[in-house]
Amino acid sequence: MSILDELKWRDLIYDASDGVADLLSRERVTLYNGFDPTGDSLHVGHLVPLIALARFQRFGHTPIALAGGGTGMIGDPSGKSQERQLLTPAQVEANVEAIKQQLAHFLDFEAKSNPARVMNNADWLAPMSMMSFLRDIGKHITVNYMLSKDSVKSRLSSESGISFTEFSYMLLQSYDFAHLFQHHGCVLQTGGSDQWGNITAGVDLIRRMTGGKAYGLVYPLIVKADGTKFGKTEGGSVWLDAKRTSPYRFYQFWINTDDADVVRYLKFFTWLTEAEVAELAHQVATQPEKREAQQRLAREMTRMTHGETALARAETASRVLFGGALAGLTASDVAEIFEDVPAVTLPRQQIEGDGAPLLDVLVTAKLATSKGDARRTVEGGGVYVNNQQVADPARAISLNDAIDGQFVVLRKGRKSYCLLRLL
Ligand code: 629
Repeated sequence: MSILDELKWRDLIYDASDGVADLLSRERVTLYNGFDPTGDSLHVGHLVPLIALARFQRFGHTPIALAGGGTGMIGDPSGKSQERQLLTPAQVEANVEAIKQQLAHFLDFEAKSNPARVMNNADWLAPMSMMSFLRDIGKHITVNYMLSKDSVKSRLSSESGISFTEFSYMLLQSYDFAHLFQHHGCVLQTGGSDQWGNITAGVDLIRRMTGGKAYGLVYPLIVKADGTKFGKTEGGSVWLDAKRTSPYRFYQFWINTDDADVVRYLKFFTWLTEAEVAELAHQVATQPEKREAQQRLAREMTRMTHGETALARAETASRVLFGGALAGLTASDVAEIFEDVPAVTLPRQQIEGDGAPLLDVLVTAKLATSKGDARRTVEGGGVYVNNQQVADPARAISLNDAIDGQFVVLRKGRKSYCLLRLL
């Protein structure tokens, strides 16, 4: 099996240059995928091409992850209906440093014959003079050709138009490909399907500049079955940086995948084999309520992105929200798990010593409308302190119940939580 067969069964090939199949069955190649530093973190929308670089590497090819420290100064108009706001050079530089680390995380730099590389196109774009840009690159490409690209065409007919700056972007990306072709033997560029125009421009530039042959391959952009945008939650984008999207939120994002999408995602994002995916597809078809495919997806993605320890904590957090034991959690775990849950703040003194009567606390927490209501709920077995059922209406809430001395988790019924914060 070649990498192309692998990408095919995963439905990862949207388009490719003629001859790519031959090339990849014949040779081990060097390939690259570019990522512009528009933010200080990558997000789940970058994962398909990034993981695909790693897939190529496992098949013996040499991947280059390119951080666009040069192109990020300009802004790619592909797929954008509006001109982008320029970032400052300092922002671009900081973003490059941040995303380089993330890119590196997914690749193998120790591989004997085909170690991965991370590069920054500012290294060759920034020192280039305007004269040589216009003479050595611009001269090979007609404006007519550039105007025929979708990224430009769509903006020509729009009111806001396109600046000369963004119009020139495709030449920079094309030159990157030519540079990597000439200096690093890179013959293949990959990307999402929105990059097809820029990639084929590079293939054409390479032919005109050097007479050499290069290739492109693009992946489908992910569209959800319900038509909404992939990778967004109410909280915004789902980032790879744990400080922006905690491993727990990251895990929740994948767990919440629709049945209609989950099998496709297993193929796109995970390392599961075709047989393993088929088995999970069967589970989705016959026992969707068990959500085994979603659980597997969430596990694989969280482990791959944040590691085994973070995965274990995310899983514990999920179990806790479904009523599992809180033992072993720290106050910061609890704060995060119950972030979206109603909370009330209580002065610590109120529960010192013998503590405060549970029935009163339930009223304060708005889990009961009165002490009578609270008593009936406790007697009916519907009240839980730190997810442990309470039988005794005379029970008190004391510092013994406080997790790390900071929180007490109250629950009524299956799902009504209130977080007591001690001050
Ligand atoms: C210099 C820069 C190159 C080659 C590529 C690039 C970046 C490219 C781009 N890509 C998107 C990005 O960076 O803008 N011009 O946000 C993004 N990419 C991943 C996939 C993509 C694409 O990072 O290719 O299709 C999203 O899935 O939009 O020499």
